Amino acid sequence: MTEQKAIVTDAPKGGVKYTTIDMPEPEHYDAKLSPVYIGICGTDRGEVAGALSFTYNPEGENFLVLGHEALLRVDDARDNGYIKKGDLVVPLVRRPGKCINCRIGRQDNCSIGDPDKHEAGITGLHGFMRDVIYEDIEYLVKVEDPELGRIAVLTEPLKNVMKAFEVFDVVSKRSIFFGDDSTLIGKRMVIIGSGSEAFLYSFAGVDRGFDVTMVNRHDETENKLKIMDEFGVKFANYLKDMPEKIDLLVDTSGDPTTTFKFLRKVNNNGVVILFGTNGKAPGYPVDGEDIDYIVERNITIAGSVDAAKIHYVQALQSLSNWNRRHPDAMKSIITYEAKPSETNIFFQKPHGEIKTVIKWQ
Ligand code: DN4
Ligand code: BGC
Ligand code: ZN
Ligand code: ZN
Repeated sequence: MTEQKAIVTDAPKGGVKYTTIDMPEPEHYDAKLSPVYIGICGTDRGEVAGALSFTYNPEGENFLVLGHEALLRVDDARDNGYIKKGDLVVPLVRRPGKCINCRIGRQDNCSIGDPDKHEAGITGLHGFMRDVIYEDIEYLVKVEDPELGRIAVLTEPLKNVMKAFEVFDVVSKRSIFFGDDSTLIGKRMVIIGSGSEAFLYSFAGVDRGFDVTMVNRHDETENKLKIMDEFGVKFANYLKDMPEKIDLLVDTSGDPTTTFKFLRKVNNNGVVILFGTNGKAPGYPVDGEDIDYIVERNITIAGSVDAAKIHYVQALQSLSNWNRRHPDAMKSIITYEAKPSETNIFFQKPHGEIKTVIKWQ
């Protein structure tokens, strides 16, 4: 057994503790790692609040180590052609089960909700908020760009956005989505919410040529508006100013009332990506007019969760590009750096939060 410090919960009940745990050292391992930075998001907060009924501890254990948004340092690795001691890597969250999609490395599209499919720090597999981690090399993605520094911790949340754009690319092909100039330039993308995932969606949308607006039901902080401005992203408080004529709508709020309010502004052949989840959001009565609106306009509504290894690689490439073009804005996305002992960040968003990270060492 090796004693180490870790941040743990008891899934799905919740709670959070920075404590000492005992974990056996495996006889053989591919790579031994330690965390450098770990991001926290709505999923971690949902787990700690006991609001995510789908989460569970590893089999036979009474706790779950939290943390799925990790930037790790390689402390030791068996001989291999990919990583070595000192490299920075990002671990995959989801591990495959036995279905056809899991078997081809697309566990993000698991066909059956496979009981063998686990998510580190979320379902049945310990996460990365602990001093020592052992991993198979196939579940690690190397950070190649030395300029990225702690920004590489955004790889995990950004990989979800890369996968969602893959979904968009597939479903938007049912008709011609491009403009007369065969590009997406000027097509209108609206993102509901202005948290970390919304920011990453907005930058990825700008890269593709969209005219991007983020919306929320309140005004936004100066820091957030400044970052949006640098990337050419607009912001609207929709209680004062409701965007119209939307081509691509992305919801990060998980609130059906808000989603439907915006859905009724989506153009013919428009695409709606549902991404935010909030099991506690109040219901919205869908009526016949809502259904007519969607059907008569050939609107596609697609859910998107998690991502595959290729999307982690794409995320790292985008982070490098953005960091080269907008280094100050990228630095300001990490709005708070906490110590592992500051477990109050799991209960309360620091004011003006975009991304809160824990600096482990
Ligand atoms: P977050 O930072 O809590 O972002 C949620 C955003 O939605 C915040 O800006 C909220 O504003 C805003 N919001 C809430 N209610 C409304 C509303 N009625 N109208 C407009 N805006 C609203 O969380 P995040 O950015 O980390 O993640 C976004 C969502 O995606 C969460 O629900 C996650 O569970 C989900 N998620 C899904 C995947 C996946 O599918 C991966 C990661 C996260 P305010 O309340 O803060 O002002 O793979
Ligand atoms: C993670 C995804 C995961 C999802 C589960 C998100 O926070 O980024 O990888 O599939 O939570 O709900
Ligand atoms: Zn997360
Ligand atoms: Zn599966």
